[in-house]
Amino acid sequence: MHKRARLILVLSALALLGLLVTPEVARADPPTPLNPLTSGGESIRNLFNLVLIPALVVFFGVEGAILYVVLRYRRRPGTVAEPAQIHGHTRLEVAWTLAPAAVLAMLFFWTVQTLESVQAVPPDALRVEVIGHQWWWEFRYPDLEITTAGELVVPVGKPVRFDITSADVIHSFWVPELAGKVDAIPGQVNVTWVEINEPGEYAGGRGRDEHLHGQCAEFCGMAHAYMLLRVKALPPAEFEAWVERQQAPAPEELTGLAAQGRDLFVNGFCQACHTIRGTSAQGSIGPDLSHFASRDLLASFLDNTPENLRAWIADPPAVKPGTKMPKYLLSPEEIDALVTFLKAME
Ligand code: HEC
Ligand SMILES: [Cu+2]
Repeated sequence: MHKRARLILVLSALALLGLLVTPEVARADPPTPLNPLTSGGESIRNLFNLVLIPALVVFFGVEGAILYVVLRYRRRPGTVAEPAQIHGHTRLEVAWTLAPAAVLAMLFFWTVQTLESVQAVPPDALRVEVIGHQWWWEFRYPDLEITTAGELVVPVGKPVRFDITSADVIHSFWVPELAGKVDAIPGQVNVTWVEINEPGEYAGGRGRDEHLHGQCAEFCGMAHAYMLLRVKALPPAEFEAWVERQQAPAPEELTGLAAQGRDLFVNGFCQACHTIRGTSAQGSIGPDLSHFASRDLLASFLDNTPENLRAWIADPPAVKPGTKMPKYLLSPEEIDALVTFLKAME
């Protein structure tokens, strides 16, 4: 019995050690808030570390005291009397009320300080409205008159302000390396901001490719797990060029298959839900497709290749179970025409 107790104790200690070592091993690849790219992310990481230290002291102090008392005062054969009791010991009780209160007051102070610095949006920040939908992210740049989806393009070295809300249920906007999670709540706008200062940092190394990756972080229904997003941080000149391209209207000079696709899109059911600026398609249920071909991401989680696009248009729910874009009966020729048309929307 004694031996087994000791074995259990040793195994528990090893498991605890394993827990402490694991983050070190796992850190290499996945995006992590412990490796932030913005001043707001850094403040939050610093607060995390600041909270972690007292938390570890308290954890090991309390667990150590429990272990000590359990072993030292356990019932042994032959002992009958209860150990000395400390109930009603005024000085001890005052001490263990005041000590946690002091620790909590400190944490409260640090947290409020961090909150204030994280929420102080610079007045010259570029404004982006971030709108959660089941199950994709919409990005509107009201001052630039641009609307995109899935892929958030921002300039490097400039503050960017996010006005975050939702069109349906509660979502949560989260790009681990940028800033804290912010809930997207229908009827309410939550504000946060970032400034990414290191251009070129993102080529490789961070996330699975050159982009920063984000994820809806509040369960929002069937396709929640597919509700990803990507952030592209461009140097100022490249960002300007991107803005100009996005502001341009749809190309008018389409011929052949692309022109057929446009007619199908604009006169068929696609226009009921999608907008393509410069055409009569002005639907607003689904993503704005004005410059769909310039995006790397399709339906929030796929690479925007012609093969994936063909599969998507043929049967969206088969590609993304739960999606609100229904399946339509289209001939292979019609799908080809739509794919060619959408691929021309650069
Ligand atoms: C009933 C509304 C509705 C109709 C009609 C509709 N869509 Fe969609 N579409 C959506 C919604 C909603 C999404 C977002 C789906 C998601 O990501 O879960 C979407 C997404 C897309 C996307 C991916 C956009 C992106 O940013 O990744 C493409 C491309 C697309 N639709 C093309 C079409 C085409 C082509 C048609 C006509 C055959 C069409 N849609 C008809 C609602 C619709
Ligand atoms: Cu979600």
